[in-house]
Order: sequence, then structure tokens, then C-alpha cells
Amino acid sequence: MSGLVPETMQKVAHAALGPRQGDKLKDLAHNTKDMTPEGRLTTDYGVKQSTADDWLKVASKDKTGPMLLEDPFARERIMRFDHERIPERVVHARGTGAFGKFKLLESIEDLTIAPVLTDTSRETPVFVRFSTVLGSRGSADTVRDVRGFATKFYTQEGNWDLVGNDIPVFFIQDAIKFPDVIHAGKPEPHNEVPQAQSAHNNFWDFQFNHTEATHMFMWSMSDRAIPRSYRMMQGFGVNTFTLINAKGERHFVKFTWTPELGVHSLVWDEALKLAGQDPDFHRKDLWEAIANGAFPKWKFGIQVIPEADEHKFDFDILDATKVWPEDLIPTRYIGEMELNRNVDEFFTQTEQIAFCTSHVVPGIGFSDDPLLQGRNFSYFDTQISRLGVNFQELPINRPVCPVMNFNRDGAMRHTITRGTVNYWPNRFEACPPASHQEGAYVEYAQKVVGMKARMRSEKFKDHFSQAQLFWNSMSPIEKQHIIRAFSFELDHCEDPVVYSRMVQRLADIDLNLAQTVAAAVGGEAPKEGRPNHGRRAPALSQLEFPGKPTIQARRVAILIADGYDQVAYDAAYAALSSAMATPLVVGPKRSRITAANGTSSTQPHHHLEGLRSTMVDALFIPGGAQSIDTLSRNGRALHWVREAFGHLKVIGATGEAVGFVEKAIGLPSVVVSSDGEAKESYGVITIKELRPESLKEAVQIAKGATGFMEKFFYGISQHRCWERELAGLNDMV
Ligand code: HDE
Repeated sequence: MSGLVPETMQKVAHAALGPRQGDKLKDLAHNTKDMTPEGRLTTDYGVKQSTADDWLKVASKDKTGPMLLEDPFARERIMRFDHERIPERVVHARGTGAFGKFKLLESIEDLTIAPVLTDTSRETPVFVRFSTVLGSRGSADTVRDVRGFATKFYTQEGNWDLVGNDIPVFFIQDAIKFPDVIHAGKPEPHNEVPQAQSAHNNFWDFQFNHTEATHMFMWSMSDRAIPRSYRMMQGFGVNTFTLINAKGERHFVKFTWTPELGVHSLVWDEALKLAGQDPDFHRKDLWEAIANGAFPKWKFGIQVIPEADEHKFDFDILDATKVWPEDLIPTRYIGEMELNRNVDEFFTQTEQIAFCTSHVVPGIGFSDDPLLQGRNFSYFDTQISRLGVNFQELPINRPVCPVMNFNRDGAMRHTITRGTVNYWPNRFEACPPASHQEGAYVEYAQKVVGMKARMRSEKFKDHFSQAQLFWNSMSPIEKQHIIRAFSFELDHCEDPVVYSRMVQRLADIDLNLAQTVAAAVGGEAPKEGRPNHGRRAPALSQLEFPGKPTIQARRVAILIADGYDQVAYDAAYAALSSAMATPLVVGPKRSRITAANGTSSTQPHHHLEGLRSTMVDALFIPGGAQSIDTLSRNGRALHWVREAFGHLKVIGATGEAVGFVEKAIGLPSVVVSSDGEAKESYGVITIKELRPESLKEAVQIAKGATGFMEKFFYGISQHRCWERELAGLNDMV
């Protein structure tokens, strides 16, 4: 196979596919073709063409002349191109997706009849799309925003779409308000500014005027809104769904995904810079991890409330602006999902995938959650405008089980249904409805009596208790980040009415928060706050989800110049690769760099201008007198180290590089010079000499004679060095 098809990208992934996941991929194969050198250029109607370069012309002597409209090939190319775009999603336009599989580990047949949640021998193919909400399709990945986490389960009973976010609550309680909250967040109507930002007047004006958003905006000002990676986010169904068991009993349920790698975020300065330096940061991160075989995994959990307990809580369990605190309703983890295959083509798969919250399978139902009810209408409707009425026939959307009904026609219908009738009942009894025993979806018989009115339950009117609960549950570092987020956002609101009122609003959550932000943004500091109930729910803090300590798929830069210590370099490179991290060699130039021994050399992946410290998780700098001398005189190299230190990244240095790190960060007391033993101080790991007995030893990481690699890897696995921030050192560089 030629390099035309990135076969290697998918090779690892194919090996990991289970028997069932193949169902959807086999189905997609009917519509998949490869570009090959053997294939010949044709029109869309199949006629071979001799050129792709020249429009048919009336040739004069010097071979110039008018172009002929007659040329069907040229016309087809241009007209086809003119119509390549479809409307982008009205929200969540920017996103990326991948294939994977869902495996149930524990049956919940006590709660549901849905085989996807009761049959542990099954493996269900899935497609997941992650997204930001506010930005348009070409906007940057790392902006402050909620992230979408939408999963399509291709079950044997039909498609089940679980369309969630990385934050468990939402801005509004009733779907009718959705256009308002989105209009307020999107670029302002008069000048279409700003792109993909909540930091503007209209967003915060709405938040103030619409108190039910208070809990949600606390989450969106937290680090959850700037994830390090899609692989390191939780996912929440947000809405309250129901499960129906064989006895016909109904339970309320919330669905959760928890990542194996833990919940980790960028730091704000990094997120801001990445938006310009690498706008595809999250998209590339997911792609590379899957291509390298570091498949991201999530545990699948449920929180369940029996129907009879619906009213036992001081919040309404159908209110999407409230969490179900885990100390009251613990999460039961029952399955896991792995993403293991990148898409073959972005448009036909990631762009054309269409999720509908209304698509559930027998055994799963809705509740009277007024946000969910509105969503059930909206998603189907929006797909019709985005993709047309036959959107469910598109390869990525069609189910793996049979589809048969009397829906017909419409633009771009593909299925050719044979038969003389297209209605029910018909004289042939063709396509009869299924019975319950045959697996038909049966609606839960819910007794409903009431007055028709525009109304809301009383408990929905408490807009502050859980905002306080969230704030109370944050660690000191998380609180600090929230304060800074508000300070940034409100600084971007020029209208004093907007930022002054918002500062007052913050006093409904916490007086200290309000006063600190007021001082930063210039609003009048509130003197009194709403009494705080003092309750906490630890699981709201993302620090409760550190994940498994691994450096898999973490990007580690190795900084070198001519004359680098080749032994230390080789040892680190080999150890990082064997741990499935991604070492990225960076030098002042991308042409070959020669080691101190004069014989070895290496071709760096990037130069210091091209790759920035923001794009990596950690930094390693081997010694070598000449190399360090060059780096010490290079402003960009010094900035690299300084910036990585400021962003709390782990830095490893050996030999002469120790002094270089000290010079770069200008905090002599922090960098402990070492006397042979590896030393760690505020995430800076140093050693005089990295001389593993052999490369093999380096590869066995933890056994390294010096313990350097052990300390370095542990630091990376901890994501960041928070001690540095607690000591205020990051603010000093
Ligand atoms: Fe969405 N939302 N939403 N939303 N939403 C859409 O559907 C809508 C809400 C979410 O990767 C749209 O296909 C309404 C909550 C995700 O393709 C649209 C309301 C949550 C995605 C729509 C909400 C979400 C969407 C636009 C309030 C978290 C991207 C394009 C009642 C649980 C799916 C599309 C993808 C997309 C409507 C609120 C998550 C317009 C009316 C709450 C992850 O139909």
C-alpha cells in the first residue's frame, strides 16, 4: 500500500479491535475506498480524464485563448468545490472524533432491560466526538469553554446517543432559554467579536441577569474549562435519564465517564499561548495518542435514584443546573470505553456524525427534565438543517442493526426500498410493528395529571446552594485559578455595569472571592455576602481524579545544541520511548546536531522557534559544555526553560545543564545542585552525571542506578509540580 493511505496510523488500532467493534467498521467498509496510484483520474460520472491542470481553451498560436464553458470536467470540479461546505454546527462546531469500543463489566439487569447495559459478553462499537461549544469550526482548541463529549453507541438494538459535556451541569434549566444563552456567549451581533470566548460584555451580562447559570459559570471558570487533553476529561450526560427494568420499574439515572489518565488541565497562560501557537492542540493530541497505540480509556458510571425517592432531596433531581452529590448518590462504575481508531476521513465521519439525545434504546428512557425534553426536539431538527432529512443514512450514522420503515424520499435518499406499498397497515402486512417480545421500544406508562401552564418547580429556584457547594469543594489552588479566571474574563468586559454587577453576584457565592475579583477588575467591593452553608462534596474537585500514574503519550522535549552529552541524551531518549512517552528533540536549528564525542549526531524534530514549551509536558536537558554554552546565550532557549518552569512543568537536567536551568529561572535556591545522587526540588530534577551502566538499564527506568529517571518520570506522571505554585515560585519567573 502506498503512503497515500496512512496505513501505519491504523495498524496498531486494528490489532486492538474486538469482535464486535468490527461490526461498524465492516459496515463503513461498504462506503470506503482508498486512493491508489493504480486508480486513474475520472469525472464523478466515471469518465477518465487526461489532465487535471488545464481548462479546455480555444488555443491560438501562443497557446493562450478563451476558456470554454463546454468543458464538463472543469465545470464539475469548480461547481463541486463551490458546494463543499455544509452549515457548521450552530454550537459545538469545533471538534474531533475517534472510533472505539464499549465493554460492560457489570450487568445492571436490576435496573434495565437494555442489553448494552446487561450483557457483559458484548462489545459495542462507539464513535465519540469531543468539541468546544462557542467557537466556529476553525477556532482554537484550547480556549476557555465547556467541552462536548458525545458518544454514539452502535448497539444491536439501534443507536444510542449519549450527548454529554465535561461539566456535569448546565447554564439553563428550561430548553426555551438555549438561544439566549448561546447568543449571549457567541460573538456579539454588531461586530462578530470575540471568537470562541466567554470574556465579553454580553456573556457576563446574561450570567448576571440569569441567576440559574451561577453554578455552571463557577465550573466554566474552573480548570475544567481548559483541559490538558480530551483524554483527560470526565464526561457527564448532564440530564436525568431513566432506566426501565424487566419488572417495569423505573429509576432515574445520570451517566458519567471518568478517564483512566485522570482529570488534568492546562494552566491559563499556556492555554492562551497555545491558541495561537498550536490551535489544533487537542485534536492532534488525541490523534497522536491513538496512532501511537496509547488508547485513551474511560470508566462508565451511573448514579441511580429509585422513582420513589424523587422528592427526597433538597434539590430537584430533574434540574440540570444541579449535580447529584456523590456522598448522597454514589457512582457505580459498570463499564469501560476505549478509543482505538482514528477516522479515515474527517468530513464524512467526524463532521457528518449526527447525535440526537432522543435516540435511546429499549430499557433507557427520558425524564421530565425540561432541558432534556427540549434537547430531544432540537438535535433531530438541527441535523435536518445541517445534513438533510436523510442524515441517518450517512455511513457514519446508520445503525448496525436492520432499519425498515415507511419513511421515504427526501433530498439525497440512498436506500432503494423494493415493494409496492409505503404505508401501514397494508394488505401484505409488510413491515409490521414489533411486539414487546421482539424487542420493541415500549414507553414507560407514566401517570401525568396537571394544569397546562408555563411554570417551574420551587426547588428549581435555588440558584446558589450548589454554586457555594462547588466553591467550598475546591482546593486552594483551584480556588486561586477560579479567581484568576474571573479576573481575566471581567477585565475583558468594558462596560462597568457588567463587571460591577458581576462582582456583586460573586458575593452570593463567597465574599472573599467577590472582594478579590473586585480589587482586580475595578468593581466596588461588596461588603456583605450571602451566608454560606459550608457543605462540601469532595468529588467536585478534579484533584480527586489523579488517574493512573503513567507518562504514556506525554510529550517530553529534549533540549540540545552541538556538543551535547550523548550518553545522557541516549539514556533519556531510550527510557522515554520505552515508557511510550513522546520524546521531542529540540535544538537551535533543525539541521543535524553533533554530540560532544564528535561522532554521534541527531536530527532534531524541531527548532526552538517552531516548537514552544507550551506544547510539551516536561523538559529534559542533557549536559555537555559546548551545548550548554550555546543554549545559555540563546534567549529563546532561556525563555523555554523559564516558561516551562512558570507553567509548573517538570524539568530534568544533568551535568552542565543544571547551571543553565538555574540561570534561566533565576531562582538559585530552587535548583539543587547534585553531588552524584539525583535531587528533586520543586519539580526540578538534577544530577551531576547520568551514566547508566548500559542503555538497557536506562530502558528499565526505575532501576536506573541514580534514580534520576525514576524521579523524573514520577514528576511527569503527576502532571505538574503544584508545590511550585503553592510556594508562589511560578509567579516569580
Ligand atoms: Fe447541545 N446542541 N443543546 N447540549 N450539544 C447541539 O446539535 C441544544 C446541551 C452538546 O459532537 C446541537 O448536532 C439545546 C447540554 C454536545 O455533534 C443542537 C440545549 C449538553 C453537542 C444542540 C442543549 C449539550 C451539542 C448543535 C438546551 C450537555 C455536540 C449541533 C436544551 C449534556 C454534538 C448538533 C456533536 C450540539 C441543542 C444543551 C451537549 C443545536 C437546545 C445540556 C456535546 O441541536
